[in-house]
This record gives sequence, structure tokens and C-alpha cells, in this order.
Amino acid sequence: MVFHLMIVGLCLVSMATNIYCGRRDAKKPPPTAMEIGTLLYNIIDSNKDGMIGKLEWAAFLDAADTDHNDEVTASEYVRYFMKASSVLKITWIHALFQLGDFSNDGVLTMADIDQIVSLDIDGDGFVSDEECIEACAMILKKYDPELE
Ligand SMILES: [Ca+2]
Ligand SMILES: [Ca+2]
Ligand SMILES: [Ca+2]
Repeated sequence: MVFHLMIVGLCLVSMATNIYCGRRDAKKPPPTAMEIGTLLYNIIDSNKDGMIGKLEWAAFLDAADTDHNDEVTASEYVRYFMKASSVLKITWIHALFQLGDFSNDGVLTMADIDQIVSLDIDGDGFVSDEECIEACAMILKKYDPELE
């Protein structure tokens, strides 16, 4: 009898611990705008060298363009990033879509990529990660004022 009570007691303790740990996980602070920008940057920087070259932009467009019409719509874009990372919110991905759509026609194409590449100040064919992530963070905060 005493033994049984001990088992029940142990079970209760372990359940309580599980619940407590679960709650603690849920309280994990949300990512900051800079962290989200970095995350998005790293997804496109496929060879992880801290720079996004034109070929990487092209590869990204190709991967996101599920119906292969050479245009990436907002929903193709959202689907691609939601698959790539589970912490991203649709609002953030939409904000970044606006940032990349330089021609403002609602789709991302190589013409937009040419514009992004033209942000490359020193002309080495790469847009620096700092500039890119800062631009991402700025627009994220504009669309989601709760972000830090
Ligand atoms: Ca790269
Ligand atoms: Ca498409
Ligand atoms: Ca466009």
C-alpha cells in the first residue's frame, strides 16, 4: 500500500515537472526583428558564406516558384518560408515580400532580384548580410509593431 502511494506520488511529481517545463518553453521570448532577418537571410544564403550572390537569389526564386512560371507570388513565397522555418509568422513573410518586390507588381521575378543586387554598394556582386538583415528588421518592425 505504502509502495503504491509512493508510485502514485512519483507519477504526480513527474507530471507536475512536465507541465512546468512545458509552460517554461511556451514562455520563451519571441525572436527579435534582427533575429528573424538573420533567419531569413540564412535560408537564402544557401552556401552559408554570409553573402547572397545573384546565383543564390536565382536558386531561391526557382525553389519558391512552385508552378514554374518564372514569377513568385506572395503565396508561393509564404509557402516556401513556412516550410523552411517553423518560427516564422505569415505577417513577417508578407512584409519581406513587399521589401523584395521592387517593381511593385505583386510578384517576385529576376527583375526584382536585379534591383536587390543593385543595392550592392561596392559592386562585388554581393549584398552584405548586415545591410540586408537591417533592412529586413526595419520592415518587420513596421509591419509588426510588437517586434523588438
Ligand atoms: Ca552565399
Ligand atoms: Ca509562380
Ligand atoms: Ca516584382
